[in-house]
Amino acid sequence: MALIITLLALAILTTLLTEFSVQTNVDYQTALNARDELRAELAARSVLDIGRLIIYLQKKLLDGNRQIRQMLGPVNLMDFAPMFLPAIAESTNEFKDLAAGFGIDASAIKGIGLGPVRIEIEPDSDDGRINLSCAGGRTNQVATQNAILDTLVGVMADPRYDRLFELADANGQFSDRLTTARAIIDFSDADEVIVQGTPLATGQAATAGSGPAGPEDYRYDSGDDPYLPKNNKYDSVEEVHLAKGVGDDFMMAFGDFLTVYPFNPSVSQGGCKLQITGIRGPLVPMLVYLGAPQNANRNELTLLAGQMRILGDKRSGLTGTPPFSNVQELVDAAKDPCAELSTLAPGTACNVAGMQLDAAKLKQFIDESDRPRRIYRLRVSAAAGKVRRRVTAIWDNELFNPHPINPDDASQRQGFWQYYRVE
Ligand SMILES: [Ca+2]
Repeated sequence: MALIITLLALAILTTLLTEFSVQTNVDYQTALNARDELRAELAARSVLDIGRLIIYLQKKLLDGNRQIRQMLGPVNLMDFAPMFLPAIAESTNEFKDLAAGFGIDASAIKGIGLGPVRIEIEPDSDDGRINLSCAGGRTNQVATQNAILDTLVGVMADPRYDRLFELADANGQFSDRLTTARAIIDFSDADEVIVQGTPLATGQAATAGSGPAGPEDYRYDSGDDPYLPKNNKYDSVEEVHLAKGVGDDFMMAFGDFLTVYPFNPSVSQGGCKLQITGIRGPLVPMLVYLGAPQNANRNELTLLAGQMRILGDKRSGLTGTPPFSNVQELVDAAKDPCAELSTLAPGTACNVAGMQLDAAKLKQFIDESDRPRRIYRLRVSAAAGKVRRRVTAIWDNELFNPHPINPDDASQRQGFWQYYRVE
Protein backbone atom coordinates (compact mmCIF):
# COMPACT_ATOMS: atom_id res chain seq x y z
CA MET A 1 0.00 0.00 0.00
CA ALA A 2 2.78 2.36 0.99
CA LEU A 3 4.54 1.57 -2.31
CA ILE A 4 1.45 2.45 -4.36
CA ILE A 5 1.02 5.75 -2.52
CA THR A 6 4.68 6.61 -3.07
CA LEU A 7 4.48 5.76 -6.78
CA LEU A 8 1.31 7.80 -7.14
CA ALA A 9 2.91 10.76 -5.40
CA LEU A 10 5.97 10.45 -7.66
CA ALA A 11 3.84 10.33 -10.80
CA ILE A 12 1.94 13.44 -9.78
CA LEU A 13 5.12 15.27 -8.88
CA THR A 14 6.78 14.35 -12.20
CA THR A 15 3.80 15.62 -14.17
CA LEU A 16 3.76 18.84 -12.18
CA LEU A 17 7.48 19.29 -12.63
CA THR A 18 7.29 18.77 -16.42
CA GLU A 19 4.35 21.14 -16.62
CA PHE A 20 6.25 23.68 -14.56
CA SER A 21 9.39 23.36 -16.68
CA VAL A 22 7.46 23.75 -19.97
CA GLN A 23 5.63 26.76 -18.57
CA THR A 24 8.87 28.38 -17.42
CA ASN A 25 10.40 27.80 -20.81
CA VAL A 26 7.44 29.33 -22.60
CA ASP A 27 7.51 32.31 -20.22
CA TYR A 28 11.22 32.73 -20.82
CA GLN A 29 10.85 32.67 -24.61
CA THR A 30 7.92 35.06 -24.41
CA ALA A 31 9.98 37.42 -22.31
CA LEU A 32 12.87 37.19 -24.80
CA ASN A 33 10.52 37.94 -27.67
CA ALA A 34 8.96 40.85 -25.83
CA ARG A 35 12.43 42.22 -25.14
CA ASP A 36 13.47 41.81 -28.78
CA GLU A 37 10.25 43.39 -30.00
CA LEU A 38 10.89 46.41 -27.83
CA ARG A 39 14.52 46.53 -28.94
CA ALA A 40 13.62 46.35 -32.62
CA GLU A 41 10.86 48.91 -32.26
CA LEU A 42 13.06 51.38 -30.40
CA ALA A 43 15.97 50.81 -32.77
CA ALA A 44 13.75 51.52 -35.78
CA ARG A 45 12.50 54.71 -34.14
CA SER A 46 16.05 55.77 -33.31
CA VAL A 47 17.07 55.33 -36.92
CA LEU A 48 14.14 57.47 -38.02
CA ASP A 49 15.23 60.11 -35.52
CA ILE A 50 18.70 60.04 -37.04
CA GLY A 51 17.00 60.32 -40.44
CA ARG A 52 15.23 63.42 -39.21
CA LEU A 53 18.53 64.81 -38.03
CA ILE A 54 20.04 64.22 -41.46
CA ILE A 55 17.10 66.03 -43.09
CA TYR A 56 17.61 68.90 -40.65
CA LEU A 57 21.32 69.13 -41.46
CA GLN A 58 20.55 68.95 -45.17
CA LYS A 59 18.12 71.84 -44.81
CA LYS A 60 20.39 73.98 -42.64
CA LEU A 61 23.72 73.35 -44.34
CA LEU A 62 23.06 72.47 -47.96
CA ASP A 63 19.56 73.25 -49.22
CA GLY A 64 19.66 76.91 -48.33
CA ASN A 65 23.23 77.43 -49.43
CA ARG A 66 23.28 78.38 -53.08
CA GLN A 67 27.09 78.49 -53.29
CA ILE A 68 27.52 74.97 -52.00
CA ARG A 69 24.75 73.72 -54.29
CA GLN A 70 26.46 75.29 -57.27
CA MET A 71 29.79 73.81 -56.28
CA LEU A 72 28.69 70.29 -55.35
CA GLY A 73 25.52 69.95 -57.37
CA PRO A 74 22.40 68.51 -55.80
CA VAL A 75 24.08 66.52 -53.04
CA ASN A 76 21.74 64.80 -50.67
CA LEU A 77 23.15 63.58 -47.37
CA MET A 78 20.36 61.04 -47.03
CA ASP A 79 21.63 59.12 -50.06
CA PHE A 80 24.73 58.23 -48.06
CA ALA A 81 22.89 57.11 -44.92
CA PRO A 82 22.85 53.39 -45.89
CA MET A 83 26.65 53.41 -45.96
CA PHE A 84 27.42 54.70 -42.49
CA LEU A 85 24.25 54.34 -40.43
CA PRO A 86 24.31 50.57 -39.84
CA ALA A 87 27.98 50.71 -38.89
CA ILE A 88 27.68 53.38 -36.23
CA ALA A 89 24.46 51.97 -34.86
CA GLU A 90 25.87 48.52 -34.25
CA SER A 91 29.16 49.22 -32.65
CA THR A 92 30.62 51.83 -30.40
CA ASN A 93 34.08 51.41 -31.91
CA GLU A 94 32.99 52.23 -35.40
CA PHE A 95 31.30 55.37 -34.21
CA LYS A 96 34.48 56.40 -32.44
CA ASP A 97 36.53 55.67 -35.55
CA LEU A 98 34.16 57.78 -37.60
CA ALA A 99 34.34 60.62 -35.08
CA ALA A 100 38.13 60.37 -35.08
CA GLY A 101 37.98 60.77 -38.86
CA PHE A 102 36.44 64.19 -38.26
CA GLY A 103 39.06 64.95 -35.60
CA ILE A 104 36.65 64.45 -32.70
CA ASP A 105 37.74 62.44 -29.67
CA ALA A 106 34.73 60.30 -28.83
CA SER A 107 36.53 57.88 -26.53
CA ALA A 108 34.81 59.27 -23.43
CA ILE A 109 31.30 59.03 -24.88
CA LYS A 110 29.31 56.19 -23.39
CA GLY A 111 26.09 54.49 -24.38
CA ILE A 112 26.57 54.74 -28.12
CA GLY A 113 25.43 51.93 -30.34
CA LEU A 114 22.23 49.93 -30.33
CA GLY A 115 23.73 46.68 -29.10
CA PRO A 116 22.84 43.41 -30.83
CA VAL A 117 20.42 44.95 -33.30
CA ARG A 118 20.82 44.88 -37.06
CA ILE A 119 19.48 47.92 -38.86
CA GLU A 120 19.02 48.92 -42.47
CA ILE A 121 17.91 52.17 -43.98
CA GLU A 122 16.71 52.66 -47.52
CA PRO A 123 16.24 56.31 -48.44
CA ASP A 124 14.15 57.35 -51.39
CA SER A 125 12.23 60.38 -52.55
CA ASP A 126 8.80 60.82 -54.06
CA ASP A 127 9.85 63.97 -55.93
CA GLY A 128 10.59 61.94 -59.05
CA ARG A 129 7.28 60.07 -59.01
CA ILE A 130 3.99 60.73 -60.75
CA ASN A 131 1.94 62.70 -58.23
CA LEU A 132 -1.68 61.61 -58.51
CA SER A 133 -2.78 64.39 -56.14
CA CYS A 134 -2.13 66.77 -59.02
CA ALA A 135 -4.93 65.23 -61.06
CA GLY A 136 -7.38 64.65 -58.23
CA GLY A 137 -9.76 66.65 -56.11
CA ARG A 138 -11.53 69.84 -56.94
CA THR A 139 -8.80 72.29 -57.82
CA ASN A 140 -7.12 70.41 -60.65
CA GLN A 141 -6.12 72.33 -63.73
CA VAL A 142 -6.76 70.83 -67.13
CA ALA A 143 -3.14 71.16 -68.30
CA THR A 144 -1.78 69.54 -65.14
CA GLN A 145 -4.35 66.78 -65.33
CA ASN A 146 -3.45 66.09 -68.97
CA ALA A 147 0.24 65.94 -68.07
CA ILE A 148 -0.48 63.33 -65.40
CA LEU A 149 -2.55 61.35 -67.92
CA ASP A 150 0.35 61.46 -70.36
CA THR A 151 2.89 60.30 -67.80
CA LEU A 152 0.59 57.47 -66.71
CA VAL A 153 0.23 56.26 -70.29
CA GLY A 154 3.99 56.76 -70.77
CA VAL A 155 4.92 54.67 -67.77
CA MET A 156 2.79 51.78 -69.08
CA ALA A 157 3.93 52.21 -72.70
CA ASP A 158 6.61 49.54 -72.84
CA PRO A 159 5.60 46.38 -74.78
CA ARG A 160 6.84 44.18 -71.96
CA TYR A 161 3.69 45.24 -70.10
CA ASP A 162 1.42 44.12 -72.95
CA ARG A 163 0.32 41.06 -71.04
CA LEU A 164 -1.10 43.21 -68.25
CA PHE A 165 -3.53 44.74 -70.69
CA GLU A 166 -4.36 41.63 -72.70
CA LEU A 167 -5.76 39.49 -69.90
CA ALA A 168 -9.12 39.90 -68.23
CA ASP A 169 -9.13 40.98 -64.59
CA ALA A 170 -10.89 39.15 -61.73
CA ASN A 171 -14.26 40.44 -62.94
CA GLY A 172 -13.69 39.34 -66.52
CA GLN A 173 -13.10 42.92 -67.65
CA PHE A 174 -10.45 44.07 -70.11
CA SER A 175 -8.77 47.44 -69.85
CA ASP A 176 -6.25 49.01 -72.19
CA ARG A 177 -3.56 51.49 -71.17
CA LEU A 178 -5.43 54.68 -71.94
CA THR A 179 -8.64 53.45 -70.29
CA THR A 180 -6.72 52.44 -67.17
CA ALA A 181 -4.91 55.79 -66.98
CA ARG A 182 -8.23 57.61 -67.40
CA ALA A 183 -9.89 55.46 -64.75
CA ILE A 184 -7.12 56.25 -62.24
CA ILE A 185 -7.65 59.98 -62.73
CA ASP A 186 -11.46 59.88 -62.99
CA PHE A 187 -11.69 57.96 -59.72
CA SER A 188 -10.11 60.83 -57.84
CA ASP A 189 -11.09 63.98 -59.74
CA ALA A 190 -14.11 65.88 -58.51
CA ASP A 191 -15.99 65.97 -61.79
CA GLU A 192 -18.01 63.11 -63.26
CA VAL A 193 -16.79 63.42 -66.84
CA ILE A 194 -14.17 61.15 -68.42
CA VAL A 195 -10.85 62.93 -68.63
CA GLN A 196 -9.99 63.41 -72.29
CA GLY A 197 -6.44 64.66 -72.51
CA THR A 198 -4.15 64.20 -75.46
CA PRO A 199 -1.84 61.36 -74.50
CA LEU A 200 1.45 61.90 -76.21
CA ALA A 201 3.08 58.60 -75.46
CA THR A 202 3.79 56.87 -78.69
CA GLY A 203 1.48 54.10 -79.73
CA GLN A 204 -1.44 56.06 -78.40
CA ALA A 205 -1.33 58.62 -81.19
CA ALA A 206 -4.30 57.06 -82.96
CA THR A 207 -6.47 57.17 -79.89
CA ALA A 208 -5.25 60.46 -78.48
CA GLY A 209 -8.10 62.70 -77.57
CA SER A 210 -10.62 60.24 -78.94
CA GLY A 211 -11.87 57.29 -76.96
CA PRO A 212 -15.08 57.36 -75.01
CA ALA A 213 -16.23 60.82 -74.07
CA GLY A 214 -19.01 61.73 -71.72
CA PRO A 215 -19.93 60.91 -68.15
CA GLU A 216 -17.76 58.62 -66.04
CA ASP A 217 -19.42 55.24 -65.85
CA TYR A 218 -17.07 52.69 -64.38
CA ARG A 219 -19.84 50.68 -62.70
CA TYR A 220 -18.05 50.46 -59.35
CA ASP A 221 -21.46 49.91 -57.79
CA SER A 222 -22.29 46.81 -59.83
CA GLY A 223 -19.91 44.29 -58.23
CA ASP A 224 -20.40 42.04 -55.21
CA ASP A 225 -18.81 44.68 -53.05
CA PRO A 226 -20.23 47.90 -54.49
CA TYR A 227 -18.66 51.29 -53.88
CA LEU A 228 -18.68 54.75 -55.38
CA PRO A 229 -15.79 56.62 -56.99
CA LYS A 230 -13.99 58.79 -54.48
CA ASN A 231 -14.00 61.94 -56.60
CA ASN A 232 -11.41 63.36 -54.24
CA LYS A 233 -7.65 63.04 -53.85
CA TYR A 234 -6.18 59.65 -53.06
CA ASP A 235 -5.02 59.24 -49.46
CA SER A 236 -2.51 56.58 -50.36
CA VAL A 237 -1.12 54.85 -53.42
CA GLU A 238 -2.80 51.62 -52.26
CA GLU A 239 -6.16 53.28 -52.88
CA VAL A 240 -5.43 53.28 -56.61
CA HIS A 241 -6.42 49.59 -56.41
CA LEU A 242 -10.03 50.75 -56.42
CA ALA A 243 -9.79 52.28 -59.89
CA LYS A 244 -11.01 50.18 -62.81
CA GLY A 245 -8.33 48.11 -64.50
CA VAL A 246 -5.93 48.31 -61.56
CA GLY A 247 -5.09 44.99 -59.97
CA ASP A 248 -2.23 43.48 -58.02
CA ASP A 249 -0.19 43.01 -61.22
CA PHE A 250 -0.57 46.66 -62.09
CA MET A 251 0.50 47.76 -58.63
CA MET A 252 3.50 45.42 -58.70
CA ALA A 253 4.61 46.89 -62.02
CA PHE A 254 3.85 50.58 -61.48
CA GLY A 255 3.12 51.19 -57.79
CA ASP A 256 6.64 52.42 -57.12
CA PHE A 257 6.36 55.08 -59.82
CA LEU A 258 3.29 56.66 -58.26
CA THR A 259 2.83 58.90 -55.26
CA VAL A 260 0.14 61.01 -53.65
CA TYR A 261 2.62 63.30 -51.87
CA PRO A 262 2.71 66.18 -51.49
CA PHE A 263 -1.08 66.47 -51.19
CA ASN A 264 -0.94 70.14 -52.05
CA PRO A 265 1.83 70.59 -54.56
CA SER A 266 2.45 74.14 -55.59
CA VAL A 267 1.80 74.00 -59.29
CA SER A 268 3.52 77.31 -59.95
CA GLN A 269 6.78 75.94 -58.58
CA GLY A 270 6.72 72.93 -60.81
CA GLY A 271 5.35 70.85 -57.94
CA CYS A 272 3.35 68.62 -60.25
CA LYS A 273 6.21 67.81 -62.56
CA LEU A 274 8.71 65.06 -61.94
CA GLN A 275 11.76 66.60 -60.39
CA ILE A 276 14.76 65.68 -62.51
CA THR A 277 16.96 65.09 -59.48
CA GLY A 278 14.41 62.60 -58.14
CA ILE A 279 14.07 60.55 -61.31
CA ARG A 280 15.75 57.16 -61.07
CA GLY A 281 16.79 54.62 -63.69
CA PRO A 282 13.52 52.66 -63.88
CA LEU A 283 11.61 55.77 -64.96
CA VAL A 284 13.99 56.64 -67.79
CA PRO A 285 12.14 54.49 -70.39
CA MET A 286 8.97 56.46 -69.64
CA LEU A 287 10.80 59.67 -70.54
CA VAL A 288 11.95 58.14 -73.81
CA TYR A 289 8.37 57.20 -74.71
CA LEU A 290 7.12 60.68 -73.78
CA GLY A 291 9.80 62.52 -75.72
CA ALA A 292 9.89 60.36 -78.85
CA PRO A 293 8.44 61.55 -82.17
CA GLN A 294 4.87 60.38 -82.78
CA ASN A 295 5.88 58.50 -85.95
CA ALA A 296 8.83 56.71 -84.34
CA ASN A 297 9.35 53.09 -85.28
CA ARG A 298 7.86 51.09 -82.45
CA ASN A 299 10.56 48.42 -82.34
CA GLU A 300 13.42 50.90 -82.46
CA LEU A 301 11.76 52.90 -79.72
CA THR A 302 11.42 49.86 -77.49
CA LEU A 303 15.10 49.00 -77.97
CA LEU A 304 16.12 52.57 -77.26
CA ALA A 305 14.00 52.72 -74.10
CA GLY A 306 15.65 49.54 -72.82
CA GLN A 307 19.11 50.78 -73.65
CA MET A 308 18.49 54.14 -71.99
CA ARG A 309 17.39 52.32 -68.84
CA ILE A 310 20.78 50.57 -68.73
CA LEU A 311 22.55 53.83 -69.46
CA GLY A 312 20.58 55.55 -66.70
CA ASP A 313 21.63 52.90 -64.19
CA LYS A 314 25.26 53.17 -65.27
CA ARG A 315 25.18 56.94 -64.93
CA SER A 316 23.66 56.67 -61.46
CA GLY A 317 26.45 54.39 -60.42
CA LEU A 318 26.69 53.00 -56.93
CA THR A 319 25.81 56.19 -55.08
CA GLY A 320 22.39 56.42 -56.72
CA THR A 321 22.83 59.98 -57.95
CA PRO A 322 20.19 61.03 -60.47
CA PRO A 323 21.12 59.81 -63.96
CA PHE A 324 20.39 63.13 -65.66
CA SER A 325 20.63 66.61 -64.20
CA ASN A 326 18.70 68.31 -66.99
CA VAL A 327 16.52 67.48 -69.99
CA GLN A 328 19.25 68.32 -72.50
CA GLU A 329 21.55 65.65 -71.04
CA LEU A 330 18.81 63.09 -71.57
CA VAL A 331 18.15 64.28 -75.13
CA ASP A 332 21.88 64.20 -75.96
CA ALA A 333 22.30 60.73 -74.51
CA ALA A 334 19.35 59.41 -76.52
CA LYS A 335 20.89 60.62 -79.79
CA ASP A 336 23.58 57.97 -79.52
CA PRO A 337 23.22 55.85 -76.39
CA CYS A 338 25.87 53.34 -77.51
CA ALA A 339 28.60 55.96 -77.68
CA GLU A 340 28.26 56.88 -74.02
CA LEU A 341 27.70 53.32 -72.87
CA SER A 342 30.95 52.21 -74.52
CA THR A 343 32.83 54.70 -72.34
CA LEU A 344 30.92 53.96 -69.13
CA ALA A 345 30.90 50.22 -69.50
CA PRO A 346 33.39 49.10 -72.14
CA GLY A 347 32.56 45.79 -73.73
CA THR A 348 28.79 46.10 -73.20
CA ALA A 349 26.98 44.95 -76.30
CA CYS A 350 25.07 47.85 -77.79
CA ASN A 351 23.48 48.07 -81.19
CA VAL A 352 20.72 50.60 -80.87
CA ALA A 353 19.89 53.48 -83.15
CA GLY A 354 19.62 56.84 -81.43
CA MET A 355 16.61 59.09 -81.67
CA GLN A 356 15.97 62.81 -81.42
CA LEU A 357 13.76 63.34 -78.39
CA ASP A 358 11.66 66.48 -78.13
CA ALA A 359 13.15 68.55 -75.30
CA ALA A 360 10.27 71.04 -75.23
CA LYS A 361 7.75 68.24 -74.88
CA LEU A 362 9.76 66.63 -72.09
CA LYS A 363 9.88 69.88 -70.16
CA GLN A 364 6.10 69.71 -69.82
CA PHE A 365 6.65 66.77 -67.48
CA ILE A 366 10.04 67.44 -65.96
CA ASP A 367 11.03 70.14 -63.52
CA GLU A 368 14.68 71.03 -64.10
CA SER A 369 14.95 73.69 -61.44
CA ASP A 370 17.50 73.33 -58.69
CA ARG A 371 14.96 72.98 -55.91
CA PRO A 372 15.83 71.01 -52.80
CA ARG A 373 14.23 67.65 -52.13
CA ARG A 374 10.78 67.97 -50.65
CA ILE A 375 9.50 64.45 -49.96
CA TYR A 376 11.73 61.92 -48.25
CA ARG A 377 10.65 58.30 -48.17
CA LEU A 378 12.53 56.24 -45.60
CA ARG A 379 12.29 52.49 -45.23
CA VAL A 380 13.90 51.38 -42.02
CA SER A 381 14.24 47.87 -40.75
CA ALA A 382 15.59 46.77 -37.38
CA ALA A 383 16.11 43.16 -36.35
CA ALA A 384 16.72 41.94 -32.81
CA GLY A 385 16.87 38.19 -32.24
CA LYS A 386 14.03 36.68 -34.25
CA VAL A 387 11.99 39.86 -34.35
CA ARG A 388 12.08 42.32 -37.20
CA ARG A 389 10.34 45.69 -37.40
CA ARG A 390 9.92 47.55 -40.64
CA VAL A 391 8.92 51.18 -40.69
CA THR A 392 7.99 53.17 -43.76
CA ALA A 393 7.87 56.88 -43.13
CA ILE A 394 7.38 59.82 -45.42
CA TRP A 395 8.60 63.27 -44.55
CA ASP A 396 7.30 66.39 -46.28
CA ASN A 397 9.73 69.26 -45.94
CA GLU A 398 6.98 71.82 -46.32
CA LEU A 399 4.23 70.28 -44.24
CA PHE A 400 3.14 72.28 -41.19
CA ASN A 401 4.63 70.88 -37.99
CA PRO A 402 2.11 71.08 -35.13
CA HIS A 403 4.64 69.96 -32.47
CA PRO A 404 7.89 71.91 -32.86
CA ILE A 405 10.44 71.66 -30.05
CA ASN A 406 10.66 75.42 -29.94
CA PRO A 407 7.28 76.96 -30.90
CA ASP A 408 8.88 80.38 -31.32
CA ASP A 409 11.25 79.21 -34.05
CA ALA A 410 9.29 79.63 -37.29
CA SER A 411 11.68 77.41 -39.24
CA GLN A 412 10.75 74.46 -37.01
CA ARG A 413 7.14 74.84 -38.11
CA GLN A 414 8.05 73.59 -41.57
CA GLY A 415 8.49 69.89 -42.19
CA PHE A 416 6.67 66.93 -40.68
CA TRP A 417 5.98 63.23 -41.08
CA GLN A 418 3.23 62.72 -43.59
CA TYR A 419 2.96 58.95 -43.29
CA TYR A 420 4.16 56.41 -40.76
CA ARG A 421 3.61 52.69 -40.90
CA VAL A 422 5.10 49.94 -38.73
CA GLU A 423 5.08 46.32 -39.82
CA1 LIG B 1 -14.32 61.79 -61.12
